[in-house]
Amino acid sequence: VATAHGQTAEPVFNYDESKVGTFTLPDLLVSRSGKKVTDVAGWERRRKELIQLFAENVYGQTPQKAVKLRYQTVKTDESALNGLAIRKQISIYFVDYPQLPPIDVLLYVPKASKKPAPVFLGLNFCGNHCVTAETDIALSTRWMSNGPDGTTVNNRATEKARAMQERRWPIETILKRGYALATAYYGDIEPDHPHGWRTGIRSVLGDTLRADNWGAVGAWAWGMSRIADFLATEPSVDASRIIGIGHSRIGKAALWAGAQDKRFTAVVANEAGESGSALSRRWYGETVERINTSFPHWFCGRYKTYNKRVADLPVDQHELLALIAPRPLYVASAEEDRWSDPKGEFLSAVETEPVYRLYGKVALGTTQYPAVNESVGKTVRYHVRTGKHDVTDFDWEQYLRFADELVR
Ligand code: GTR
Repeated sequence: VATAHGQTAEPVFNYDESKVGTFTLPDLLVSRSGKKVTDVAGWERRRKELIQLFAENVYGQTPQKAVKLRYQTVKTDESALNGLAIRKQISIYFVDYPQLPPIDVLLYVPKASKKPAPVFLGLNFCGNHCVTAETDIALSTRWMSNGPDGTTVNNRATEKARAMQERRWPIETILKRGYALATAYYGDIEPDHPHGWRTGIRSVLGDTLRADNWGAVGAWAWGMSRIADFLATEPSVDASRIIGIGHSRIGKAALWAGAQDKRFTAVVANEAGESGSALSRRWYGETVERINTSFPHWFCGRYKTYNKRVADLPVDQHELLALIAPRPLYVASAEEDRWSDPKGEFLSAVETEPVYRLYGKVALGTTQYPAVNESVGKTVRYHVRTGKHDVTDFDWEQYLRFADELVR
C-alpha cells in the first residue's frame, strides 16, 4: 500500500529523483498555536517550542539534571607532534555515578598560539587511538563495533587500530591554522548497539518507560556538552569559540547538541543525513522507518510511531538546522553518499533562510544547488563534494575557511 509519500509497507529506498514527489514542510515561523513569528523575540519562543517538539518526537528529552564532573589530567605532552602541539589526555569522571566509565578526552592545542585557541570539538568513531599514530595515546578498552583487518577482537580495539581514522582528522593542519582540537570516543558516552545504554549515561539518567526517553544520539549530544563544560575550565582554549563538528551519526549528535546548547559557537554537520541534516519528508535515500529499524536505540520510542507516516511529524530537519541560528552552520554532503540524500541536506539548509534574516543575517543566500566541490553560502554554508560517505581534506579545508571567516 503506497502512503502519501510513495513509501510502501516495507521500508523501500528511493534513489530516483522523479519519484520523490511533493511534500509540505512544517512552517518554521508558525507556532503550534498558529502564531506567526515576526521578530527575534518571537523566534526565541518558537525555538524553545521546537526543541521540545524534537525532544518529544525525535531525540527524546535531554535530562536537565546538573551532573557533577571531575576532570583528571592523565597525561600531558608539552611538545607533541614535533613541537607543534601541547597534547593532553583528560578523563571526565561522573562523581555521583562511579560505575560509569569516564569520557576520555584527547586535546591538542597549538603551541604557537599566544592566546587561548578556538577549538573544534567532535566525537570520534573508534577511540582516541584511531585519530593519530602517536603511540603514547592510551588504547581505548571500551566496547567497539567490530572493525576490519584485526583492528578489533571481540569488540575491543587492538594495536592495529591505531591511526585507523587518522585521515579523517588532519590534526597538524588544524593546529597550524591556529585551532585546538578536542575529541573523545562516542562509545565512552554510550556504546553504539541496542543494549549499549545499560553501561552508559542512559542507565542512570532518563526514564526508559517513557515514549520520549532520550536515545543514543541524545546521549552523544549530551556528552559533547559535558566536554564543553570541561573546555570552559581549560585556559589554553577559548571556550567562547567552540565549533561542534560531527560526521554522519555523530553529525546528527553535533546538530542536536548545537541546537540545545548555545555554547557551540558554530556547528559543522558532515553528511549527517537522515534525522540529521536531510529533510525527512523527502523520500530519497534513508528513511525514518529504515533508521528506526536499523538503529532502534538512536532515537526516542515515539519516533518509531512515525515510521509509516512521516508527514505527521510535527517537525522536519530544516527546523533542527534553524535552531543553530544566528550562529554559523556548515552542512556538507558527498555526491556518492546518496543514502544521506545530498539534495535533501541542501534543501534543509535553504529553508533556514527566514530565521537568519530575523537576525539580520544571510543564511545560504541562494536556492541554487551548487556544482560539486564548490562551497556556497554566508552564515550557513554548504558543499557537495565528489566521492563517498567520508570526511576528507577537502571537507576540512572548507571548515577551516568557514571558521576563519565566521568564528575567529
Ligand atoms: C548508516 C546510517 C546513517 C549514518 C551512517 C554513519 O548506517 O544509516 O544514518 O548514520 O550509518 O553513521 O556512518
